[in-house]
Amino acid sequence: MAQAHSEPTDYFRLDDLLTDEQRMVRDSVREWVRQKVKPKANQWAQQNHFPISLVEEMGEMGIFGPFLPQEYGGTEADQTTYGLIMQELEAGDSAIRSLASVQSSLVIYPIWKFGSPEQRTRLLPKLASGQWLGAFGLTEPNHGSDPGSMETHFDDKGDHFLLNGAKMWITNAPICDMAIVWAKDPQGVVRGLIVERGFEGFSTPETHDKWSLRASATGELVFDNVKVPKENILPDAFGLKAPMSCLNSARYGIAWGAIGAAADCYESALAYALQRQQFQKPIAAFQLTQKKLAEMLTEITKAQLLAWRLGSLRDKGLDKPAQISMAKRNNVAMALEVARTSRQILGAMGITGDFPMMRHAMNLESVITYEGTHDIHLLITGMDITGISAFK
Ligand code: TGC
Ligand code: FAD
Repeated sequence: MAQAHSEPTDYFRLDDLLTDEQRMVRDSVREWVRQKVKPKANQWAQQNHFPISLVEEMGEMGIFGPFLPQEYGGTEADQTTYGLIMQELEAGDSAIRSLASVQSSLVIYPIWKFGSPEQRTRLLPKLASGQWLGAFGLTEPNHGSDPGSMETHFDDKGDHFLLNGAKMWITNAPICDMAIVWAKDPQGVVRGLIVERGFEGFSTPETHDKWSLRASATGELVFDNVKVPKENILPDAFGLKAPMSCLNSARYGIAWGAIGAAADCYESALAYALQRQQFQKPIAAFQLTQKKLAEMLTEITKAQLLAWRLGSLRDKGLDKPAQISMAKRNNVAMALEVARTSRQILGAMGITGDFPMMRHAMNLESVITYEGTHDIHLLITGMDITGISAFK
């Protein structure tokens, strides 16, 4: 039988650019995903099941907020390590990477960056260990790409804030212990509030009937005269740039995560093409199959180099949001294309749950929409190039 290259998706020896520590973390998450996620991912998606039992295990492995200082339960990992973790999780399923993105970049990160010392000490260790799960509420029923027009707001009632409004399409909402909620203060300034499960008037209905990210719990955050203690406001977050800076971290993670999904599809397609015979030959022997494989590997390799370079820039504080937009946009679109092309290589077998392509493709339809849509990221790049906003 024909043989595949031994490192099918490390064509440009990216491994050589990684430190021993980065490789060690990557390999341990890869092994965990191989054992705990891949064998069950199809079943969870088919049954619309969120594998909550994995949360504490992921916390023990240091997957949540790896960039945090040790005093708060982190490992002070660099940005490339964070990206590699996301890559390996998404090779399992985008829902597992989503869970980790939200917990790390959208919940832990704002508390670390904008929280009070009391908020950090009280919440970060619980979130890093997976004892508590968080959600991030920015999108609303009437405001997705344009979060600056949000309607959710709070009044100052002297000894507490009174919060009203609703957030929609929120990852982890139905199962979260707390949520970082972005809402306007009486002066119309966007602020971040920590809303905890059990606060009266706070509910989190689940969103059903999804064809994408079926192993992720998505829902709403509804605030009906919720009394929020004053000590639950993030003291250092003012304006839309605060939630946007959290999105920089999450979008960066997605740029890596998408590579994992693409690699999982490509490797499955390559293995299949080498063993599936038609016309007395492996289908890998046909030029059209080779074209598909060669083009997919080229695009995966370009995406890897983009993500790796972005991680290096972030470690030096030299990255800019428009670069993150370019990487998120390119890499997610690449992964979606690879999922579809890989699926075609398998013919009919590609539509079954025995192979990961359809699941990844369906998941990636959410990934190309959330954290800023494909077109919004293009406009962010366009604005950076020209200095002219084409949004409004
Ligand atoms: P604009 O006037 O451009 O900006 C308002 C203020 O925000 C600042 N800013 C940023 N700061 C840091 N990083 C960024 N990436 C930033 N983008 C904007 C900006 O400098 C300004 O600051 P200041 O001091 O001047 O006030 O805003 P705009 O109203 O024109 O809107 C444009 C914008 C950027 C909001 C839009 O382009 C955009 O990105 N829309 C997409 C919204 C989005 O990504 N939502 C994601 C929701 S969370 C989610 O999807 C989680 S899914 C999680 C999972 O399951 O993995
Ligand atoms: P809209 O903003 O209504 O956009 C619809 C279409 O119009 C898109 O194609 C868009 O590109 C286009 N469009 C909009 N404005 C412009 C413009 N100026 N120029 C050109 N085209 C434009 N949000 C959170 O806050 N927290 C979460 O945890 C979260 N998790 C999610 C999980 C899932 C599974 C999904 C699907 C979404 C999640 N989201 C979350 C919401 C997500 O961020 C939004 O869906 C996304 O920002 C787009 O908003 P929208 O769906 O309202 O689309």
